[in-house]
Amino acid sequence: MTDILQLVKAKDPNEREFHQAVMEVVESIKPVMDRNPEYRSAKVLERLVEPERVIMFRVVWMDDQGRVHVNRGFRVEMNSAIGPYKGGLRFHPSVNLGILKFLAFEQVFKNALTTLPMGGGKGGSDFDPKGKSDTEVMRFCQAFMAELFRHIGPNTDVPAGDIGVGAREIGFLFGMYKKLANEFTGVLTGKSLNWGGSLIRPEATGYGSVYFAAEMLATANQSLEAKTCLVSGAGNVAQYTMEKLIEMGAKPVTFSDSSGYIYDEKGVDRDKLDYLMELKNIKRGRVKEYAEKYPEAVYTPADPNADHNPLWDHKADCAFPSATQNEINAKDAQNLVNNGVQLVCEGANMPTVPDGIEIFTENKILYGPGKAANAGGVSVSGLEMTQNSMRLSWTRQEVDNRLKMIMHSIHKTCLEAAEQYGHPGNYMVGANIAGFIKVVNAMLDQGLV
Ligand code: NDP
Ligand code: 2IT
Repeated sequence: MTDILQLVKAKDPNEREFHQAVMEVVESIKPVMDRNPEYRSAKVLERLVEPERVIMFRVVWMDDQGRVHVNRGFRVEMNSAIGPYKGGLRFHPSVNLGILKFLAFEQVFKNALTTLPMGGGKGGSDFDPKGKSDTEVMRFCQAFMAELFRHIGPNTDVPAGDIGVGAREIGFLFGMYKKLANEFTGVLTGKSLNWGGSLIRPEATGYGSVYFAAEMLATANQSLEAKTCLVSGAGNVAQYTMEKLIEMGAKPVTFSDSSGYIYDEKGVDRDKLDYLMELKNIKRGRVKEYAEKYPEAVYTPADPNADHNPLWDHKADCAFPSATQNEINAKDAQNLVNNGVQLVCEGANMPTVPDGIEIFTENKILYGPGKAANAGGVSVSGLEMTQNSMRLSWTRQEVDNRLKMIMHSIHKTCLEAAEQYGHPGNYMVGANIAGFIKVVNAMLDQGLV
């Protein structure tokens, strides 16, 4: 089994995040491989770690001063065994092929867990939308789509948002796709409501993550009521995580961006969250400004040389990492445990390093891995695709009920698979096994393709 990891490392030695994602899955699915020798002879692991297709392209665009910029665009079409490639686009300077392969790999199993017919993919660019004007972002999105449009389609590959790609970017991308393909179709999800978007899609990842946390707590006869919660990030996922936490009677006390974090001991309430949402989504400001508006809150700038993140070093009951990968290292994980955290629910993709996950497992923390806990976003993307195909729109209530049902089902599936394969209560092992079996069986049915 380590053979597969060695193979992956030998082929692409620099793709650190991809190795990490593969290692986690490969370790979890050992008992499945042992019970199903046909998986080994069909080389399912070797096939799963090799993207079906990778598209990499040049994106040339001009800024407001007339200067020319060259970025790199990608789409990793990882696996289409159970449906069209589906997954977000990330615009962030750190984007490279290894990061997108890790995200696409995770997406394959996540999408399998949603119960909806979606394969896995991920794409993006090393373009940094931070500090760019709306017209610069529009020109970049148009240049990006000028190449991507020929590779995607509503039955082929359906991108959506991720870090740095929200409603504004999806609008510009969709406009250019429509112009080039000469068709109005559900080729992207996360669209605005009045031109094909779904109610609850903006909220879905955060809400879904909190629904998943509530399901985990219910297994210990507990609820989120009055729980103190650490949240990281201040983007789409973090904002709607806090919104649902407040609605369910919990108290979020932290959030962050890459420059630093806020600790608001009294808790972020509805009014403060409204302020934060306007600050981030409309003014595109920094979280630091929250402490200027609410002096009882403390702002701590990020220290790039620190060996841990002080955000995770506060007394709390629950933690919702919702910013980016590897944002909880082993020391952070130990601090969370020492400070009484009993639940960690991953809104972000792969936010905890492997040693950190081990610390959670050893300490019997309720640990919801990203591919299960944050699957609400792509689930409602799937529901957006359904509504687009039917040419109708469901009500807020209808979509929210379906989201709740899906998160309930994912939670149950993880627990059942974990139990069946000898790791009761281990959501990570359960998620990996359940996603893996569904995808692999579909691959075997479809032959050597
Ligand atoms: P946004 O771009 O809306 O927000 C990202 C937030 O995380 C920002 O506050 C950003 O700060 C911070 N952040 C990003 N990169 C870093 C970094 N390298 N170091 C520190 N902080 C960072 O993205 P989303 O909220 O959509 O995504 C957050 C996470 O959730 C990601 O892991 C994403 O893959 C995952 N996810 C998103 C889904 C969705 O539907 N959007 C669905 C499922 C998972 P700054 O502004 O300073 O960069
Ligand atoms: O990581 C993710 O699941 C997303 N960024 C959402 C993908 C989607 O297609 O909605």
